[in-house]
Amino acid sequence: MFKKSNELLSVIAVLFFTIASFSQEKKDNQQSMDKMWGEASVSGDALKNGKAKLFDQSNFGMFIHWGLFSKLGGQWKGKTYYGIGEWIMNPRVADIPAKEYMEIANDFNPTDFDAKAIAKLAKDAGMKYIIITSKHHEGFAMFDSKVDDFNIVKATPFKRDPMKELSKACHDLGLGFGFYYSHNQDWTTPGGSGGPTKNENGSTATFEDYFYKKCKPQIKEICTNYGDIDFIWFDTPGGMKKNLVIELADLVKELQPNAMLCSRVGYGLGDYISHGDMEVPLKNLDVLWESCDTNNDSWSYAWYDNNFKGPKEILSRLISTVGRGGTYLFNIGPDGNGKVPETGVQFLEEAGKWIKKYPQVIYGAGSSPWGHAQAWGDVTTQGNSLFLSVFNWPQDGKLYLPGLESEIASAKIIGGGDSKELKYDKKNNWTVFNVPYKVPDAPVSVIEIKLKSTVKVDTTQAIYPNITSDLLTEFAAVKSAEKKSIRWMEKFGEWKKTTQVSQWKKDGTATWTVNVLQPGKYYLHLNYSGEDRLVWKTITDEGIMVQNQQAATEKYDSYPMGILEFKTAGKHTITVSLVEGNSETSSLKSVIIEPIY
Ligand code: FHN
Repeated sequence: MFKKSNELLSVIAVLFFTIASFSQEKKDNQQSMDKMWGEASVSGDALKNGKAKLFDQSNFGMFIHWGLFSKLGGQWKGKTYYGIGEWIMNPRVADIPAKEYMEIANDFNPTDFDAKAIAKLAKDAGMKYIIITSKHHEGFAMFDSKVDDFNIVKATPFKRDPMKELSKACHDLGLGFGFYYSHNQDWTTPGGSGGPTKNENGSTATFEDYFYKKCKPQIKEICTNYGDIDFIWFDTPGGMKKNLVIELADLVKELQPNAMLCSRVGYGLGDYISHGDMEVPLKNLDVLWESCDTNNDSWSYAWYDNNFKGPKEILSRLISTVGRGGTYLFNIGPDGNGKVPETGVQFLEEAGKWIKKYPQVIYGAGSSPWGHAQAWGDVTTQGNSLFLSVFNWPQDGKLYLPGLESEIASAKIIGGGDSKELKYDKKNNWTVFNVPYKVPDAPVSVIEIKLKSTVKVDTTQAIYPNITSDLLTEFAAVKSAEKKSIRWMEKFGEWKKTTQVSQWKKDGTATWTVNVLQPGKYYLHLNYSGEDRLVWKTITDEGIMVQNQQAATEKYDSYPMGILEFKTAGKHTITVSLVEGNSETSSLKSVIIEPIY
């Protein structure tokens, strides 16, 4: 009953990148990126006919970005271009002319590529399928294509078809397999979006030229020559005409009726929603959806990028995605020799060992009945069991769970070791578990709560007595100010997102309803961005007020405001308003309530 809704069919809105994704925006840190994303509805009867089973149940897959750009690794003619490596030829990055870029193929010889090792890595990491770039925006086919010579078999000394090898390795290991294909953007093929505008003979190239000579025939190839395909992951549909997108979707459906189409095909023709890049949503989504994320900052290999997510971060992002009701697609970027960077491999393997111990927390697991994360971790479910995955184990022997209204049949730490029944007290609608001081397991400990009946939960945001509570504006009721989600790039193509409140009118407020267990004094911090110095006022329903001035910069940061007191336990409100400062640019991200020791 906590499972992802089977009613996805009619619903939904999705965000997908439009064509010029990156070229439409003016500055890397431009805050209003909404224009880059469009809406689409998912039409598919995927769940009904069963083809969504792998996606829905496994909750964890491997994404691979690999192409000619991997050979460059973020460097062109001795200069390093920081940001997502697969965009290196784009005018916004190194601006490499198509002809020159295509010559890279002459020296592309990734002899370290080992399909079996990659498939094994995915399996050891607990992933259930692999989706790999068969052709990214650069236009280079990483498979044997008879319709276009700019491919790994014809144009390189390597001459092998790594997609054949990988599809076989996946099938041999019982993993699902799918292809990424950039259907709209093709930067080296005349007529492709972002590609040359003239054919070799000087005549004007149309998108239809590219579409019928290359794109559609190549989709036919990848849907015909690699056995059963579980996913076709189109990307950045942009301004493609609807009839062409329909042609592609129909072709996939005809040739690979069990393949799931991601929403980035365009025009609502996907079977599931692909969420924004590198993003774990804050609230549950009751549809079939996926978050794609990468193991460092770039999708493809970049020589300098060793900012790999450690096992704990991988697991917490995976568990939170499942907790929100989604599936986690996690990317690796093999280098120009075909080798997967060692640190990324090691971290994935460690995460996989944990998943092997706690498969019930991930596979077939449903979303958190709270609808959002907990301060100490997150919750996934199976039947009447709740799995509390604790990323930050409490230091004081108490784990506080707010709002659980159903009766508990049993509560135990699972995963081996001491699995004694946990004692707990009920205070208001909080459950307070007595837990060992010693962290039971690393990097994440799990408590299983079996309920006597189906779950009932009060989802109010909580003020935890022993751990910092971060009240995000996503959960605030806002009056006379504007609440909206913004995206920006840290490095080029490295997306960050937050919900924030800005454009404050005189009486503008952001209000949170909170559930307080422990009355008393707490440190209050506000997380915001802005200019110069700002004065904020925070007031509770009990009339306790904190007003203070602190500095502001264009980057979000948290600033201490003072001490906020709750006189009584129970439900309260916390209301924040801007007293002095630029009412347009002052941007509030969250209220942080920290216990005082
Ligand atoms: O432009 C691409 C990008 O290079 C990368 O492939 C990501 C993965 O989701 N998709 C596009 C941007 O959303």
